[in-house]
Amino acid sequence: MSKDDKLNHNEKDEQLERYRSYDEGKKLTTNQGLKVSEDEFSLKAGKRGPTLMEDFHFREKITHFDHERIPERVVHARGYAAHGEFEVYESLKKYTKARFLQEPGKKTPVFVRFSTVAGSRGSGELARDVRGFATKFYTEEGNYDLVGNNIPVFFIQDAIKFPDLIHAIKPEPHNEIPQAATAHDTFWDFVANNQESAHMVMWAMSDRAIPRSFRMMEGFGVHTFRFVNEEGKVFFVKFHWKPKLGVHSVVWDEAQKLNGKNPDFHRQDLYEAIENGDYPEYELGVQIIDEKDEFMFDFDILDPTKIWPEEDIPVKIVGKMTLNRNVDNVFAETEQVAFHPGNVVPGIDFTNDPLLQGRLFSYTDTQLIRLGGPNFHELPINRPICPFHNNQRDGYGRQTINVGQVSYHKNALAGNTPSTSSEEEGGYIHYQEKVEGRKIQARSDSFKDHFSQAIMFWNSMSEPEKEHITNAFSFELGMCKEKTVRQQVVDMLANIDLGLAQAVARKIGVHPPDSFQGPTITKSSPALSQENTVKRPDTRKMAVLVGEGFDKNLPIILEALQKTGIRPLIISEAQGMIKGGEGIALEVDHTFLTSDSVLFDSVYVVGGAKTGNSFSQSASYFIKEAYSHYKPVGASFHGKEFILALQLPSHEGVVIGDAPSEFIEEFTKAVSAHRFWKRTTH
Ligand code: HDE
Repeated sequence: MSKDDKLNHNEKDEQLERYRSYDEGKKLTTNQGLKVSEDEFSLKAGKRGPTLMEDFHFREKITHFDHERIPERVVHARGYAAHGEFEVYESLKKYTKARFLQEPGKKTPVFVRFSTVAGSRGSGELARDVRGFATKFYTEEGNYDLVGNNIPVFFIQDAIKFPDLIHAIKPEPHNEIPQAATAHDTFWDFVANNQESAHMVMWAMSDRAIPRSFRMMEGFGVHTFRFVNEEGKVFFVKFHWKPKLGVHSVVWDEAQKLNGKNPDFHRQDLYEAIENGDYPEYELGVQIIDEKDEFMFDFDILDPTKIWPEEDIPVKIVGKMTLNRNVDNVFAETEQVAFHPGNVVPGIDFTNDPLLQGRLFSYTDTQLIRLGGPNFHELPINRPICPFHNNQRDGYGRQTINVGQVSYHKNALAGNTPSTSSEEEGGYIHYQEKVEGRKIQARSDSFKDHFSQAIMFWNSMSEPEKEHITNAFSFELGMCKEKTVRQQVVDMLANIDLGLAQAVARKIGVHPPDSFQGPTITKSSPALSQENTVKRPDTRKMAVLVGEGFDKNLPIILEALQKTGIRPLIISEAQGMIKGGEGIALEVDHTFLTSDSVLFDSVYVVGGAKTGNSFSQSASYFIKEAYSHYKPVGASFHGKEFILALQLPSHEGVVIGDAPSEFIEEFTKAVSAHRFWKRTTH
């Protein structure tokens, strides 16, 4: 591949190009540039004799290999990333002086890493977990990192509790079980004894924690930040990413199976979408509260366990991010990227949210051990696109050659340079907030309501979503060995919804609470329900089950489905070409062995005139599983017989027909609907 094959030629890409190495077609050399004549046999004393230390090429090759691994991230170890760009729709001049947000049409290169939180680097991607959504904007004023999650609140209110939370979530230390899962005693013991997590666990037990795709998740900055405009006026702001494809999830049974069938499901989905030109898009939204309105709400706007309901404080859409290029090398880019919520630009500032304050310390600290020293900002993926100059020197792996005698401030020998900048020159000035108080280790009273918004979340869910949450609690608590842990959590749920607490209690064999313990909250926020999300057919994967002797009209239907943006793949018994009526043939993408219904959003059974028993068996299994996961099922031609033979309990989301235009319209609608929750599955 050459530079001209690259898709986005922006400033960051130009910079990365200086570091790329195109090895194909080149001579093999040592790291010293010496041409190597032999790379299969080490230097020995005689063909059957001992290897000689003198073999510098052998030593270099093995030593480098021995040191290939670096520590994985302590949280968010499993992740996947892509390059892209952010484009402003509407100037935010009124609220912030951040230069990358000033002019409509202005583009800024970005790098985004998605991740799970709990699992280690090789863990399955369909864990029930929060997803990280970290964006690095390479702006002309330096890197701005929006290090968020796909859930808008967090488990704890003070960063000092983060090690406790993570110790409780990670595999238990005495047996290192379970991997990438919260379904164990220590996590739920933590929750029951740290009830500020109530709102967050409602989200974590909801469908949000098992997303269909990184392309179909929202992102949230979580904390309240500050915007500062040119006149020095200050606003509180929360950041949102809204996916153009809407917010969609899989079902829990499917998630568990996916972890076995394809533990790389999410990264592969992102990688392939970008390679196919189906670039994921997310709109940037901001919620803004005037500084003077800080205390107008019935929750503390600095509390990271609270959202700002969108119906009360609208999300203003101000720009769009498009991910349009995969990385060249996962280690060099995705693994070595170092995010930090403290990487800000003039016009964006922090608040006193105690979770955010602690994060400002943690991220540099963690990179020092993970990336091996203080020069990680010099790694190509982390370099800002604007020049950087200061008096920091030396350290492991230093690449910059700072020329000159002076490395201190203030000085006269270099005319007191590098020099500081005034505000007008773009110097970062911390917001001069007036702060008064006694030194104290305590929680503000305004942070003490843990249940009102957990109830609002529950009130906002549709019936199927409520059922999924109830089942998720029942699964997770059902995996806890200690009955006391289960009981404590159920008792806590009685502060949120009595019906929920009782239903879970009954499933996990503990005493159902008999009265509601929480505050009376009737409020709901429709924006929180996935029922109300965008529903579109494009980029949805469809398994087309095709047998020998399939109908000659199939290609017409496939072409029409493809035009809607649906991605049909041909599944049959064997790879190669499959023959249909009147001499037509189709290339098979996957066999029943190499694919599975959980890898698709919908199934379309077409069959063929010459299929036998083994096709019927495989197809029936495929259809039944897709059906039980509430997915759209379509059937035409010989495929209709399969559906009838299965005697499915309901025909919700089952589209049968072979009149092209009618069938395509109905089936596309069904694919857009994504899932049919009203369907009875047994
Ligand atoms: Fe993180 N978090 N975090 N976190 N976090 C890390 O930094 C930490 C929190 C988030 O793709 C670590 O480089 C503390 C909230 C993302 O590289 C570490 C606290 C949110 C990523 C760290 C939090 C996040 C991290 C581990 C409590 C959403 C992955 C490796 C105060 C707003 C970024 C690393 C990537 C990673 C600390 C809470 C998001 C240890 C102390 C809240 C997306 O520094």
